[in-house]
Amino acid sequence: MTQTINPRKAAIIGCGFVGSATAFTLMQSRLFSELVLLDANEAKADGEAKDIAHGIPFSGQMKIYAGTYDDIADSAIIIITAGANQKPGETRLDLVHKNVAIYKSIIPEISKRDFQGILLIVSNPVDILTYTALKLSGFPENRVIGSGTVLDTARLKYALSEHLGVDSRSVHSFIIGEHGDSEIAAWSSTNVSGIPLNTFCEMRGHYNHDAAMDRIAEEVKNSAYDIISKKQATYYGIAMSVKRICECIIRNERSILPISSMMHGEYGISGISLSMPAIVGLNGIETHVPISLDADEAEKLRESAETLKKIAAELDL
Ligand code: 6V0
Repeated sequence: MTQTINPRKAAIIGCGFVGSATAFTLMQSRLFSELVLLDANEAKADGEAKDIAHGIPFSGQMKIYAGTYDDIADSAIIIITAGANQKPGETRLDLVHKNVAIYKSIIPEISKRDFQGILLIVSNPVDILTYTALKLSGFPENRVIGSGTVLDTARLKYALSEHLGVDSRSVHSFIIGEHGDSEIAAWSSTNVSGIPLNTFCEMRGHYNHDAAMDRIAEEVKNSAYDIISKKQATYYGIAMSVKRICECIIRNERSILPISSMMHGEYGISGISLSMPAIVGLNGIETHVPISLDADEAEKLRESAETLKKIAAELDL
């Protein structure tokens, strides 16, 4: 019998910094009426569920509890944040072997229960783990989404909004490629409410475009390293990013988000998961939106894909 879906139920596997911040954010969002937390450390999941549940009287009625794989099989979305995080000095790609092994224990538990909802991959390296989850689950590609560069794109919009003194929601720009060191800021398509970036910069008294863009792209790329060196982990920004992706799915918003998903020839890239803008709705990924890139951006995107493909080729999936 095919598993049913409860459209107002979500689950989070992994209740560390990222999983618990995500649970707290989702509780306040009121998107779901049931949220199940699961962690290899059952006491941690139970403690987080109870702590967060005590905020419900200030937010709105729902259930939050620690559960098992049987409890989460009918979720609309399963968010996976389980796995090692970066230690100071580590790159995201350094985590690959530890976290692929963890995914080998998690994904079969989900697929054998005939899960029909959306798998949202957050653990790092997120592009490799999205690819891993796809291969291990055998789920259709539209139902396996990596949070990708949704967070990096938010960081970029925030940095640009500070630079330009304008609402970050009026800034339209994407970080694409790997969520990691080879990511690319797609400057050639960046605009502020339809005004090309350089024109808007000049309106705000900034003329040294190349230096400013290089500085901002580096700051965005290195922000996780900076934060981890100061507080061991990053979690609030990713929690808001996950909430945004969940909103698009549950409300069938069809927003365009730079999530990580399988490439099929776009910009000459295929056979790997990485981030590019896509329409996201109730069925997960509806379609990619191949934004225009200049030759340099397209070349860097292909290099980013090659970096990821080399790692994926070494995995035994
Ligand atoms: P953390 O605080 O160490 O939490 C990880 C949790 O996973 C722990 O509670 C573990 O007990 C649990 N866990 C480990 N193995 C299993 C398992 N087999 N089943 C269930 N639970 C398990 O790490 P943190 O929360 O800081 O980070 C989690 C992951 O998110 C890491 O891989 C980070 O690198 C990644 N991030 C991804 C981001 C993104 O933009 N995609 C952003 C920030 C962090």
